[in-house]
Amino acid sequence: MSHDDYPTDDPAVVTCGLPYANGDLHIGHLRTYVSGDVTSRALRKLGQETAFVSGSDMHGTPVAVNAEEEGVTPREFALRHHEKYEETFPKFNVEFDNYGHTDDETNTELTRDIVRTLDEEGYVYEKEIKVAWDPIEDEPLPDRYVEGTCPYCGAKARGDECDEGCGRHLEPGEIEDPHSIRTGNPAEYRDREHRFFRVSELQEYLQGFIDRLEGTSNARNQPREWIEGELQDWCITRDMDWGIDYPDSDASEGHRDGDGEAVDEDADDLVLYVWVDAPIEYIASTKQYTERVGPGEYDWEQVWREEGEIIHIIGRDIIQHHTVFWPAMLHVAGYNEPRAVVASGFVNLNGKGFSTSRNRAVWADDYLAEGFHPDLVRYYLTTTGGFQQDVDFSWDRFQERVNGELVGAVGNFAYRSLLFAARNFDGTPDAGVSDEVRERIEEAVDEFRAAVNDYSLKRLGEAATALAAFGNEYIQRNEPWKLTDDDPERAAQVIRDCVQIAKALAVLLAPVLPGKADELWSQLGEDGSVHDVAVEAALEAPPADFGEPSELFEKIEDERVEELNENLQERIEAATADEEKADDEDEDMSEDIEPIDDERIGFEEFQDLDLRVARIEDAEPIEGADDLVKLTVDVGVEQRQIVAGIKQLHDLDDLPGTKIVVVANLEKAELFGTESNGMLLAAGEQADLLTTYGDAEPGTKIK
Ligand code: B3M
Ligand code: ZN
Repeated sequence: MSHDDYPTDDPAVVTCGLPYANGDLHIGHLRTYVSGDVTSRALRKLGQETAFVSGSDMHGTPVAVNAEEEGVTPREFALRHHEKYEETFPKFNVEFDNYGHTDDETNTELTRDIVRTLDEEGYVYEKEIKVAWDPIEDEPLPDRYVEGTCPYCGAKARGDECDEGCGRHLEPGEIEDPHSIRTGNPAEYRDREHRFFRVSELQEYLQGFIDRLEGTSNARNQPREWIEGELQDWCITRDMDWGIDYPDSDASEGHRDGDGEAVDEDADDLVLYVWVDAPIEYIASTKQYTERVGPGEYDWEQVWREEGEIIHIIGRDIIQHHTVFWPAMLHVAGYNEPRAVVASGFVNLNGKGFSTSRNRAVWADDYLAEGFHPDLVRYYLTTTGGFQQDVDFSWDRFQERVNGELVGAVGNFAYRSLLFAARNFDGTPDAGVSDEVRERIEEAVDEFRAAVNDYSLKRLGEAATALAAFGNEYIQRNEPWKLTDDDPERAAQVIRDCVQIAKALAVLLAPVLPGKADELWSQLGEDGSVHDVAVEAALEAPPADFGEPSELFEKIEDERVEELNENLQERIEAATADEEKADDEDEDMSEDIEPIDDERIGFEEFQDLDLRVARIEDAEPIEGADDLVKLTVDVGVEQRQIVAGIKQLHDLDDLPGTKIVVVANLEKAELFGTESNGMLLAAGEQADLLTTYGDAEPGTKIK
């Protein structure tokens, strides 16, 4: 089944993964929320009826552990962070139609209702399992209360996820060598009754679902392995107080255990696993929106239970939850399935992961305190790399993008065009738009549409900046300043075109730069907000009169960047010094650095490697292989085919044109039936591709 292009006749809902209400937001977190906001605004521009919702994730051990450390109740702790998030998002122009939280009544009721349905449908059973227990404290150690070794990949892992290794969700009892994170005591395993959801029976459904799913390719490819392998049932309860109580349903006496025997023990002391009630907040939050605006305006039941377009924007570490457990729950409970899961890469800071405990982060509050406009970081986060790629943040790169594309291309074009128009024509000259310019704007609008349908925010942003670059070239080529005296009619024509391009820019940039686009809109003398018009407005005539504009963007000076870098560095160093004494409770995704090999090699041995610069010409996935990509690369003397395991880690569309480094004299190999003639070099778990700093041509030898 393939989906209709946007805009469709059905309402859409765009959701963002819920932030755990347990810490401060940094710009790494913001990537998901900005991307969701851009997506929902862009859909609306196409005329798609859209709601944009999310909420804070209040339950689970991520909140309980931190609250306990601070000595306050989880509810108090989570609410405080929730309120802070609610305040922060609009400061980045992230405007949810509804932002709720998982501990409110709507979500609690809906969650219990859905779980009851799963139960009544025969998809829940009770089973005795082994759970981690601190024998000295005599307390259960669910999820993040326990750490140990991942049974799948051997990495250090948390109780419910292998967060630093293979990324798998771990079931209770799976983690090896468990110990309590609170006391450090080695944990033992105790038998406890828990409830399980029969995900294993939904294999066929999930296979179909994943075939229908749109979004980023990582969200379709990664789950195949789990869905097509041995699907395990999912433990949906935990030994904890904080969370939504397992619902006492009529079915509670009728529970059957794994062997079909009736179980009468009630589930009073169990709460639902946080990953049960968290995604349900997507529905609850939509419901709250309807309750506020009325079903005539937006109907949550239509989108979730009848026909609707459900689009989830998440980080790539939670793909499994959104493509296996969540659609399984929705399916059994009689809800619609997601149309798209859009999973983004992470944001790194100067090439390394953010680390909240090491204060290696650009905090959302600090960014705002620097006085930077929120749209600048929105632009950076959405257009620096493809959705699936990790994006590196540095103040230098920030300066480069702002000064180059926003100040240089967009701002410069808009300012010089509108200033010229205001001074010479008091606004829009009385002339028609030329064919050349009309066609160029139409092309940008088409690209905008295609980008939305492709879930590509980078393309979306580039559709507009490319139009601005065209505008600058157009004004330069036609030199209206030389025409005002000799050929005023021609001057009017050129400026008329430029004003139209400026209007198109306001419309096309509105999703990515909501504040700045609105400023440009009012500089054009337009009434109301650019967010209320559809994309077609790009070609409609601007008002006849407007006054002199002001500059939209301000250049960031080198001294400013130096200062920002120094401050950041000082902060990181101070925090690292503190940290060295304390326990490492790090939540970051930076990799442990391996020690350098003691054994030295001779220079001749190094020379045996024929390393060359190459350029990727084409990148195609290899059918049936989860990670492999077939690359056609130019190595100067010839084109070669190389197979690389980077499918999950890079957006294939972004690869052509990228320069890489290859081992050119490696023996040929066959991978998945495909010949690989050489090997590309890449760093670390994320396969960060090695490239060249200057202009070395393909074929250049590396020595
Ligand atoms: N609260 C945050 C995370 O694991 C988690 C997301 C829930 S989305 C339903 O990234
Ligand atoms: Zn693992």
